Amino acid sequence: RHQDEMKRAVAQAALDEIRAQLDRQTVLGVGSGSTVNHFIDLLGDYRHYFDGAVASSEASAERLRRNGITVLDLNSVGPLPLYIDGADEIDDDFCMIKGGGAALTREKIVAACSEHFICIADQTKRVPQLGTFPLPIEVIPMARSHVARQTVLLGFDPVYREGVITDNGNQILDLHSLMIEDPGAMETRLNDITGLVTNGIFAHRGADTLLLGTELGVERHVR
Ligand code: DER
Repeated sequence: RHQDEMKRAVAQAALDEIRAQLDRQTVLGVGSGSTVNHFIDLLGDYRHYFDGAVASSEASAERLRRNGITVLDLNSVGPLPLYIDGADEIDDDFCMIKGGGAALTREKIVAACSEHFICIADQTKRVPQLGTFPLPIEVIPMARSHVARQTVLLGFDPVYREGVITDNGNQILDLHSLMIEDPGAMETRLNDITGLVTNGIFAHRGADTLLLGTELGVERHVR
């Protein structure tokens, strides 16, 4: 419950942060997860002040629609001014591990199309170094064992996330047992593995603003 209050507080802070930038043409990029869900529910009251949203998962798209918000196809809108999303971990350089909710591919796509990435997270996500949270990767099903073997060579312990199929029809491996000392280098290395669609390291395109929920309130950090 306490953590949930912090999630709600940072969702409100994100709305306060963006409200003045909204106009009737604005299209927002909206991520996935329980923190973003609070943001979506608050956003519903402002749906007449912006055009619509591009969602990073079917689940978020559904929730946006339930809040009366128009969901737009990324291919029919240009670059987005803002992307609001959570994280599983975020470090001092605003590099993140994402993918706990298996939405990492579309999250990375919408983040890549967005000018400003606002990360909303509770204090449990703030880490000095990425890697305590197992790193999610999205893999093409036929390549799952090949990719797993390649990640073992890098020092990871890959675990198949049984029973999960992503919005793109792919599977998830969670990579355990390796702290990530150089997120940018590891992101590049993982991008090189054939059959690995997306890795959950967001270093090349990290967050620009972090709204962090703490016991003492919301901290605002700008990169
Ligand atoms: O899967 C994701 O990347 C989500 O953004 C996740 O990292 C945050 O989920 P939470 O807000 O439910 O902790």
